[in-house]
Amino acid sequence: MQQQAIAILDSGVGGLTVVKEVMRQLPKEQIIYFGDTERAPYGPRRAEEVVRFTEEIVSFLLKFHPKMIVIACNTATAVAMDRIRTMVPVPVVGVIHPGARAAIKMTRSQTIGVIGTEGTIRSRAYERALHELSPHVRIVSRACPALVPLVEKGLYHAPESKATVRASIQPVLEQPIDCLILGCTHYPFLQDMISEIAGPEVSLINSAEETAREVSALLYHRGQLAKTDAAPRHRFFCSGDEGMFRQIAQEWLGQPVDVTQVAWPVSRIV
Ligand code: I24
Ligand code: DGL
Repeated sequence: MQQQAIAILDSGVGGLTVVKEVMRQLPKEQIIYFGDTERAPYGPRRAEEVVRFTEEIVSFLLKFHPKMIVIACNTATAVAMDRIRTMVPVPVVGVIHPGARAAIKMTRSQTIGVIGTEGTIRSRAYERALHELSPHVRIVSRACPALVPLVEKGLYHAPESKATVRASIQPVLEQPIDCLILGCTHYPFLQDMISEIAGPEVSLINSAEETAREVSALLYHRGQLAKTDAAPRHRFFCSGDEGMFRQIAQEWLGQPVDVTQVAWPVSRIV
């Protein structure tokens, strides 16, 4: 029988951070990725809209009969994961619970910071995930809408970005947190800058790494790790411009990528 792939989705290119980690930790696994670049960013959108988009993408990915669905977008995980779980016959992994688990293990002060998009923070999904694991932990969360545009402009190492990053995270740092969850695909690019601002007492949690570990553990326990020795043929789909996606993906992953633009699920007049 043909080996089944891992399906990974995101609002755009940010989920490629999870793809890179999965490729590193599980080099035999085939990945099918969908990035909704035409409708990104999801962060500022209404929850119902993000739920609908995520459902459409999952329906598309299910045609490839994946063994698992990974929602690599924090905003989509926050508002749509529970619903998607009831909809599909395979395990669904999001980016919120792996990060939450890592934070609970790490914190000594029992005070955890969370930063993310407006949609993620508004949903309170991190609060729910953290309190499920540890009911008494204190959580300080804040939406940082200025940070995704900064990364997408490639300014994650630019000195002039530091003031914006500082202003965004300052209110969280005023509380006695000892770990900070980077609750958005783009924030790991700002890790060095955030770390400089937050100081050495604050550990930063990168959800992409934690999520790849979760994928790995789940496949291992289910006896579903890829057995082939042949190099897997990954496939990438996007709803927006194919050339732009290819350029970013190839630069980030350091290898040629097979990208196809799909006209659907972008809404059309019929
Ligand atoms: N990084 C991100 N998004 C972009 C970008 C970027 N453009 C340059 N870099 N654009 O996310 C988003 C909007 N596009 C998406 C594609 O279709 C058209 C609209 C973070 C990167 C996630 C891997 C800078 C850049 C890069 C390569 C790697 C990393 C990076 F070009 F930050
Ligand atoms: N992928 C999104 C997230 O992790 C960030 C970009 C967007 O707003 O679409 O929340």
